[in-house]
Amino acid sequence: MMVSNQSLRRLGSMRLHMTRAERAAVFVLVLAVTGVVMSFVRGDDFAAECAATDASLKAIRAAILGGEAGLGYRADSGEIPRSIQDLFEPASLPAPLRTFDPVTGRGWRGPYLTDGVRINVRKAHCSFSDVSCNSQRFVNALATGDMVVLDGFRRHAPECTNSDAERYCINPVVLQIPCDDADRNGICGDASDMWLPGNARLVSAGLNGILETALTDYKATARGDDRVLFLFMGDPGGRNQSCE
Ligand SMILES: [Ca+2]
Ligand SMILES: [Ca+2]
Repeated sequence: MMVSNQSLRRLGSMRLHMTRAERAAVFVLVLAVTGVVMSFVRGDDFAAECAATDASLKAIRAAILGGEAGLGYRADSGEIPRSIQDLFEPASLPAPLRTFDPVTGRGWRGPYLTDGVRINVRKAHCSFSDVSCNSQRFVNALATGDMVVLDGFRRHAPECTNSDAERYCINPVVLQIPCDDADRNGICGDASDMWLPGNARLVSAGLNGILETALTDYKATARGDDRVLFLFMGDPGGRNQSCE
């Protein structure tokens, strides 16, 4: 049987179309795989992790100010803690307050939280512990061995799989007590600085693991993806990014 040139051209054209269709299918497949990989890198569970973090911040606030579980740290000791660690250990309290006195109704009745871990600061971003990392974000000298509560973010960044860089994959929640930064060096705690406990807030470094909320900014207007919960007031600096 003779096959005309026209038929051959049609056949060739069909093969070309098939090839294009196959290419399109492969392209879609690559896009899908890339999407899966990207969502894995980004943290596909962001909404859930973000909501868990917000719940954790609220639980810590209840441990400080009181809630369904009890009166809380402030009612027992007369003031707010200086750090999350103070909710686990009474060491920073004056000696008479380190045990509960049923007569006065004052004194330590902690620990006020149960889900603490001892941190190795090398496993958190330097913004948590190192003044030379970024003085504008330096917070209360978090040290290795301190009891902390980790936020809900489980970072899936590539460096999290590298043991050398695991330090970027743990996010402790911090209690920030801003100050009137009299000498304007971005660091609270200098002799001329005045602590502002009324502006205290709990801060999670968010998905990127970097603490971006400036300690000396009482409004916390610049916070990046950090999640901020003020203890005593609504949010004067705006609002956190959406968890969705
Ligand atoms: Ca200062
Ligand atoms: Ca951040």
